[in-house]
Amino acid sequence: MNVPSGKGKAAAGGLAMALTAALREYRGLWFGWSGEICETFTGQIAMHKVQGVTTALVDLEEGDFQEYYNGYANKTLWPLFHYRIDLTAYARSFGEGYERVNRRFGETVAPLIEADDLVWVHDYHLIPLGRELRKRGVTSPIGFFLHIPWPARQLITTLPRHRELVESLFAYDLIGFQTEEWLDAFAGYVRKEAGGEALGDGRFRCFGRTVRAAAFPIGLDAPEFSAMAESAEARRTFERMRRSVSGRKLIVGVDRLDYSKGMEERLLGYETFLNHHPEHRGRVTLLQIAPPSREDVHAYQEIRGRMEALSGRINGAYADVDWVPVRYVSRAYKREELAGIFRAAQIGYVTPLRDGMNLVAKEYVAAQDADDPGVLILSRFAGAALQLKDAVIVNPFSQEGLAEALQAAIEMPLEERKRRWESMMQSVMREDVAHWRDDFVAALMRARDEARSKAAE
Ligand code: ADQ
Repeated sequence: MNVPSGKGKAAAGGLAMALTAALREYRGLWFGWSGEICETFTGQIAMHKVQGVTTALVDLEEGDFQEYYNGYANKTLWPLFHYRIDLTAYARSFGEGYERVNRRFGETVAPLIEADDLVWVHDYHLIPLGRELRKRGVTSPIGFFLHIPWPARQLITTLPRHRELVESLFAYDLIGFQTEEWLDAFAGYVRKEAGGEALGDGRFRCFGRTVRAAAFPIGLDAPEFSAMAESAEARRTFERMRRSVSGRKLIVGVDRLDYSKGMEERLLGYETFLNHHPEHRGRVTLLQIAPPSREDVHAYQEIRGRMEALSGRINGAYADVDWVPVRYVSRAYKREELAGIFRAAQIGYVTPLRDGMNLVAKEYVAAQDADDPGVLILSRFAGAALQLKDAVIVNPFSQEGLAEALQAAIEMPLEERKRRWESMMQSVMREDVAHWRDDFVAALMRARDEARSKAAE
């Protein structure tokens, strides 16, 4: 189950990509919000068959959209879980909207669930859904996966009803996080704030219930993405890119326009690089692709303005008659085109300030040419940094650090590029989306079997 990324628009998000790949393998039902608004919530389900997957979608009311989706999900939980309490909205009406919509989803979907079904709930929009399903008598195993970071205890406690939120997680049989780091932060809350205990073996006891929690790092459909980089469309885009940079080194950033992605810091690091290294002026181009997202939310309108101003400032300071240092593009591209762009770039520049995983980093690796791979610069604050250890790991808050990383990446000899890339590519291929899905489902089945044998004792 999950929620589309908004009002019926195609989702540029990694979550939608990963779930489509995962659902291709399983016969099952995908339940979620249709992305459409209705006058009054009726709970009427529209069933469709999309690429062999049955979807059951419901519309929400305008008030739900504002308080639940734009409100609690995107103005409260998203910034808070990305360590931005300065951008977090704590309005009580948002929390009420969140509870109401999760209750409505629970009422609507509970009758569709049969005793033997496995239920997999996705992401921060739906944390209390498991509890709502249990209230309505659902006894099936239910797992929850969080695609974004879990915040430090000192941050989540700023949320007025943090305890209720965490307690609702204990209605699940299994909780999945992207990395051990987010799992540790969750464990810290359970032990130090909620007075629970870690029983070992990934089990936690608190609020009178025991739940299993573990890290399941999400991956790509890696063979598919890598093959895509060899497709005719990717080759055309590759040629077009290479021609347009006329022998200059291409540095690429691709993100949804979101303040968590560290795009401003990235530009500032690049500006410092141009400032410290006049010899590279005119010899590099930074291409930043950033289609707007969540445009109804003020913070997202602001970052757009700041990015445009910043790229304009850098271009104003350094551009020449035949060279622009920053190309800032705000549209979405087809996956084949992106693969071609990644392959044409000598440097993948991925600098989130906080990110559950970050699939762009993995896509950059998967798209490279084995004989002449590019260099990945990766923020230590992306979940992906725990797997892609051979990236050039950076602290995106340090402009000098970013400038040094760019310099090191530009000068890196072929042998070292190959060595680093091979090790990263192995990880991307090994821990792909099928691995993620199978691991999670197997763990959920184990949790179900344990619960059954306990009940039989
Ligand atoms: P996102 O925050 O959306 O996902 P990410 O993992 O980077 O972030 O995925 C973005 C996806 O969108 C990538 O597949 C990328 O190629 C695509 N994309 C971005 N810009 C695009 C453009 N201009 N045109 C076309 N496609 C574009 C959330 C979490 C992440 C986590 C994923 C999956 O925030 O941390 O990795 O879910 O769990």
